[in-house]
Amino acid sequence: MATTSVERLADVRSKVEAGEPLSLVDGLRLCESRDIHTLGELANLVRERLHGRRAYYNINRHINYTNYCVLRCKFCSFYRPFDKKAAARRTPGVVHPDGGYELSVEDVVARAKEAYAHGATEVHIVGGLHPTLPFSYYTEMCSAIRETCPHLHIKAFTAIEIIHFARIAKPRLAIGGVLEKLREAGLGSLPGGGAEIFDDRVHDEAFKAKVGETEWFEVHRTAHEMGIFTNATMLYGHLETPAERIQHLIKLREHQEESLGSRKAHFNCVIPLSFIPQGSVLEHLPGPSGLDDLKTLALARLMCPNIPHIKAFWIMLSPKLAQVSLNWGVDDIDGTVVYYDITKREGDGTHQELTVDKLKRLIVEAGCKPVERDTLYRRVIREPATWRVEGEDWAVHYKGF
Ligand code: V47
Repeated sequence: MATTSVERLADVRSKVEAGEPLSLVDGLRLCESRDIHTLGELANLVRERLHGRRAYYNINRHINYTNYCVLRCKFCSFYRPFDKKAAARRTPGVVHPDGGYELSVEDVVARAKEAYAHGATEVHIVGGLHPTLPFSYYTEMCSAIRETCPHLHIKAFTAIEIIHFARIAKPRLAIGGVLEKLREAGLGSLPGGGAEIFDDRVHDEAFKAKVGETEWFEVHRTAHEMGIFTNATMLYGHLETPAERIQHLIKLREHQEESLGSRKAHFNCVIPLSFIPQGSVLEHLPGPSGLDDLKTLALARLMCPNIPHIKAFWIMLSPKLAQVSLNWGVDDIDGTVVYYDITKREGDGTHQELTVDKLKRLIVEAGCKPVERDTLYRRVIREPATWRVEGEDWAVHYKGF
């Protein structure tokens, strides 16, 4: 008699219930199973063990300081090549005829100030690897934000940018040296970008010129040793196989085990990023389906039970799918975002915003309890004109959203 997919997942269920780590084979069976209900249920079991029915959101602002980049990643529709001869004729702060832009430090600070005045607790700042901006541009950006917006958490620069800074700093710096200088200037934590898929084959086919997993992990290991919390992403739905996705998640879990055991900080969350093909060299690919998105989010929850949070980034998933995922292992739907340049679906502009009311409604309709968090997942106590972080003795005044 043929076994049903429910029976086939019975031993995976036992492992999840006992809190045992899942293997590559377990992960593959979850991926291949047509029993999507069991997959969602198991992922939710882990989610509820960690967070009950709480679902987190934050009030944040993304700032992408430049789209010029020395890399040519095939999945990326954001970057513009930089022509040094044309650069001399450019005016800072505007979009140039080649579609590129670079914000001045003042522009970045003005955006952060505006966000802070309207109640944001976090700025998420990332950009391309700009060939001529000096390291002082980045430290000055952080210190100016710190000075004008004292309690605004600066989550900035992917591991790839940190390595770029180590190379351009004069004199050159080690990764620890870059992180120390940025922390002194006001950096609070690192976002999870630039991880893509930890696999040499995919690396060589899709983002060959970019540093690989060894360097990505080195940055996050150094940050964790220094007590700087970080996030971790996985860009899926392009050239990778299901096994490569699962291996990626296992590598994150193994790194987390070491950080939890012997370092001062660790990964706060995993963000599976759904590949958006439009405008990239890989535009001919279909990108993940809704079901693939849900299965991948659930798989991230199941493969990485030692990483506290799984975030559904609604910008790439759509708010509707991010909402559904709250019952598929996800406990965090990111935040208000407001402006986003790195990916745009057809018809999207740079302005991509969800209001606090909309975020809360998505969460409540999914049967969850909305909790406003800061970047480090501390509860934010918000009044109509002030906010503070639970346990802290300061409060920030703001104008209202
Ligand atoms: O590093 C690039 C990815 C990342 C595409 O840490 C693409 O809280 C989909 O890392 N389709 C940037 N993804 C975004 C990111 C992030 C987002 C939200 C929260 C956090 C966090 C981090 O976006 C890049 C790259 O991996 N990306 N192109 C694309 N076409």
